Amino acid sequence: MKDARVHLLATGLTPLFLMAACAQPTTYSAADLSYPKPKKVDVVDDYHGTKVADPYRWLEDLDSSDTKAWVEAENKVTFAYLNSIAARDRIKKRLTSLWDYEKFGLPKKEGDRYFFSKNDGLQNQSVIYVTESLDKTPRMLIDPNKLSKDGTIALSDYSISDDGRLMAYALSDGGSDWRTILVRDVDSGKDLSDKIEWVKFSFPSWTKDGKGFFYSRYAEPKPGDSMEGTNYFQKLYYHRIGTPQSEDILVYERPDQKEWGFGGGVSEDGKYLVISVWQGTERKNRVFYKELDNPSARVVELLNDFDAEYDFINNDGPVFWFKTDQDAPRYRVIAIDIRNPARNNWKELIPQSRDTLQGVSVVNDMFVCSYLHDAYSVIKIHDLAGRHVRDVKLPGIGSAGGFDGKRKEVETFYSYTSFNMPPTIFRYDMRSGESVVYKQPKVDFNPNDYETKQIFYSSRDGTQVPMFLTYKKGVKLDGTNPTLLYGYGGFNASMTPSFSVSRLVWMEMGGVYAMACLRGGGEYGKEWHDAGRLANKQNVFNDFIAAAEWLISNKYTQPKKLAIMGGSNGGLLVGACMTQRPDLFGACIPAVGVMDMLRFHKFTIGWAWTSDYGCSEKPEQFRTLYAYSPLHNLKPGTAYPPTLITTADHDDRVVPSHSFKFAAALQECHNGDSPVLIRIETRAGHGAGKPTAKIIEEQADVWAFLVRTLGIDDSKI
Ligand code: X99
Repeated sequence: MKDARVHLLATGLTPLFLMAACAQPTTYSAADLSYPKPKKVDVVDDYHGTKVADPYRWLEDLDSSDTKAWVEAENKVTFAYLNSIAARDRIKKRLTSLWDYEKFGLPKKEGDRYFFSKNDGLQNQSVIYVTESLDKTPRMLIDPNKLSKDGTIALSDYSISDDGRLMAYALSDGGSDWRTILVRDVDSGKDLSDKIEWVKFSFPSWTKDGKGFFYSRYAEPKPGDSMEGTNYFQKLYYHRIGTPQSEDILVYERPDQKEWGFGGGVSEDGKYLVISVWQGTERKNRVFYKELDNPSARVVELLNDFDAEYDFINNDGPVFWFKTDQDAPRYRVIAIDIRNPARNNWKELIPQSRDTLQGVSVVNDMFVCSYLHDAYSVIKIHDLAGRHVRDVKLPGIGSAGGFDGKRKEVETFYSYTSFNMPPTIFRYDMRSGESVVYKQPKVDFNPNDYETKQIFYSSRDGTQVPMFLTYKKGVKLDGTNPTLLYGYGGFNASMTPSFSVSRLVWMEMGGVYAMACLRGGGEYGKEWHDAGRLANKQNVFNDFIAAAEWLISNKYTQPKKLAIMGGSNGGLLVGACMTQRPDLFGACIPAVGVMDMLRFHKFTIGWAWTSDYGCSEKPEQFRTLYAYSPLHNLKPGTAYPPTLITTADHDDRVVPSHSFKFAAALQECHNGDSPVLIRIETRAGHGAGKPTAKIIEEQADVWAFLVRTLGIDDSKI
């Protein structure tokens, strides 16, 4: 999980359970910890002849009173410990003051209007504005902070009709992946009557006439099942503005294929509905299309093999352009003429290069191609025949994103960020090739105080793995620096440089930050991803362990001063590494992790991850999963490193029961004085849409935990 938490506030509201635990002595030590002793049930599963006990199975029932009581008891222990750390309040103050800067989102233009998000600094949720001209004072269009007292209703995304008059926007409640789509009239600032429910993993796409949009949804879950039940049988609909959802037109469904999902997008010329058919998180898709100006047109199965990834970029009439890894593990751009779609008629426009092609858009009749070169951005512009025109000059080793626009427009916006540069928005002129700063955030720090470098280290099998290191200048390589090693390692996701206020606070405290670009990620394309998934998953853990060993042997740190952190698939990474090498780390922070590798597919969208993990129902894959599943590799009597597991009650991406069961088993197996705690956030989910106030609270807790457990000199804070 990348740190997508940029926007944020201190409301002063303290959850009840927290207040109850506030009055703790400052001398509180780990030895005072007394964990709940949860009941154990006699559940044993037989996986292809191997018997596996699951004594904390009851913690999977999130609504039961037993689970609720356990959560409350765990939080009590955790917050008593965290509140006893004197540095916590100072850390929170520093985080809050650094966080308080204006943050702008990339402007989007529709019709004659620009739309963008802005956060004053500490607002829980960013506000959407509209303006006719970027020089004029913008008008507030929607303020999600008004939708709930504690900022837990988030506007997750929005889509504007072509004429700029209507905005379809999606709300997420309490951190859930579920979306409700509403429609706002841009002129009046008022909502229309439209309300679309049970949308997940879908983005509304307007027809050019602005009369309605396509979206995908699931069936309404059974009562009590919305946070845990599996998501199958997505269906693609058309919603006409002014009509109830019950009258929405079903465009495509596949009752014979429960795993298929449908992403419907209207082409820029308005002529086609292009449907990307996905099957879980597998990086392969089918592509169907439907002609929109022909009322009797059927859905045509253009690419129907699931043989590779095909991302529709744009089209020139019947010639469709795709970014694909077909015959090109680092991606290329091809053209397919839908009048003659046979493979031998496909044309290559931009061949694969040494760098990995991440994204392509078309602006001013040119391809804007975003590449990763050793995990940092390089932007190249090509003409429509594929000829290289020029590169976009970037300030340094960082990450650039955006470059949206229209074929006939000459301007595009992009954001650029690096470890010491907050996301800065540039306006780029496609004709002159000039970038001009449009919004530059002002953060209270001196970027020149920090240093970043990229090193390459050898993993166990000799593979060279890149790692970014960033820290305050003047760090002494004497093996004593508190060091935080972060990784993800999966799902083709790339770890690229970015700015983060919380990381800055870590470095201000003298911390070294290391981000390893592990196999399983997308930094070097399909082969890099494949080398870290399914039967190769152990490579990811080996890469992370080798990163830790490199930091130690190069005198940055030592095991007692080294923390590892990761979220989601990265929570699994931390869980697997701490069970494999409990001796190597001074603290472990597995956040919203997948910890039970035998049962993840039974909840919400978990089944979708079998493309990276495999599934315990297959004998071969069971053996692989059982060998590293964090829950199943805890050994009784082991002294585990200090551990702070974090999760949230509304996480319906990775259900919190993974972390619950892991925490209960860890506390049972642990034989030592170091704290092994779980922090369970309320009214929050997997991370997206989390209000600023909650992010700051959580981050202050994590840093306080590391200050205490790594023995950081807190006079620096
Ligand atoms: C997902 O599970 C993504 C879920 N998801 C889709 C979307 O499958 O958000 C999808 C299809 C179409 C539109 C939007 C979506 N992901 C994303 C994995 C990692 C990811 C995830 O969250 F692939 F990057 N995991 C949690 C994997 C293990 C832990």
